[in-house]
Amino acid sequence: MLVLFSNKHRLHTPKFEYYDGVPTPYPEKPERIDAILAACRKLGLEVTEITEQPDLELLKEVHTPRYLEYLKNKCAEITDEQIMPSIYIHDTYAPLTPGTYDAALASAQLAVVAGDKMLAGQERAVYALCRPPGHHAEQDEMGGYCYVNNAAVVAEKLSKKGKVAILDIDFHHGNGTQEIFYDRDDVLYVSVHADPTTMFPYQSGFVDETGRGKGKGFNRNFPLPHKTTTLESYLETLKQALMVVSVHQPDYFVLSLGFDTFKDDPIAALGIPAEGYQDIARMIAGAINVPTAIIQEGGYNVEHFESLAENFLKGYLGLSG
Ligand code: Q9C
Ligand code: ZN
Repeated sequence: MLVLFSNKHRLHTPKFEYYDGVPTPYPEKPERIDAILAACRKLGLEVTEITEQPDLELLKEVHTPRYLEYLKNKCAEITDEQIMPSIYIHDTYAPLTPGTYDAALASAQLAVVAGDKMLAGQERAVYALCRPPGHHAEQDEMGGYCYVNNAAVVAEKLSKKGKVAILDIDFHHGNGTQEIFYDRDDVLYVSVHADPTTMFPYQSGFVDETGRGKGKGFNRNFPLPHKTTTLESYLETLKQALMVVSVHQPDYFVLSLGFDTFKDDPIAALGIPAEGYQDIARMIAGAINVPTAIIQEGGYNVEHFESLAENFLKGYLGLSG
């Protein structure tokens, strides 16, 4: 497995978001990536720093030009953090700082390089340590700590060479990824997440959202009850989701990976103990055997992050312990 990271994510460090009208400390911190890197190094994985920025033409295949312009210009014009819903900003969980545009582009470049490596056929799996995360970013809208949809960028790129399936196991439904591929039959989107009735993103992630037009049947949501999900019931649902992916017979696989299903996550939590990520990863690696991009999404328990990543990687790579 090859691991990709960038140091440019440090350009994006909002201090707070607004929750219910109240400024709340921003949980999507740079230390999250440091912790995953520590786990990768501990396991002896090959870690590569990426310093270049992406070709904007690639990003324009998943986002509208006017949206990318807005993101760039706003960041250039502000001198301090700004939290302000607008036509391009879905909620008060996507603060803009002067460095947000550059950080979001650097994050997307990890997905681009992951795609290049997969197409070069050298790697079974590439783990892109994306920050900021991406799955809430729609074609024309940022939100939920996300600005550029990294998973969509790599899926779009791979879709030119074969059939793609995306499995999203972040705690939150990936409304952005769903929206971007909703009309398409060449990129399947499957998500396992907390029931959006009471959890972000609230308006999407329900079972009846199955795609539109020729995309009908190529979008599948598996919402889980927030309070009562256990590792056992989670794995049962994950198995069903993986079955949907297998039936699609993808040539390429994208895993949107969030650690916010961890039982002690400060903003989310879905009953998964740290060692549970070994079972989750083992089940995924056992079910899907095509070139894979693992794209980091959420997860906010920084103290436990190294252990969550270590458990996931051990399960995925079939290492003991
Ligand atoms: N302060 C991702 O996991 N809700 N985004 C915040 C609590 C927004 C999560 C409310 C959650 C966004 C990538
Ligand atoms: Zn999340």
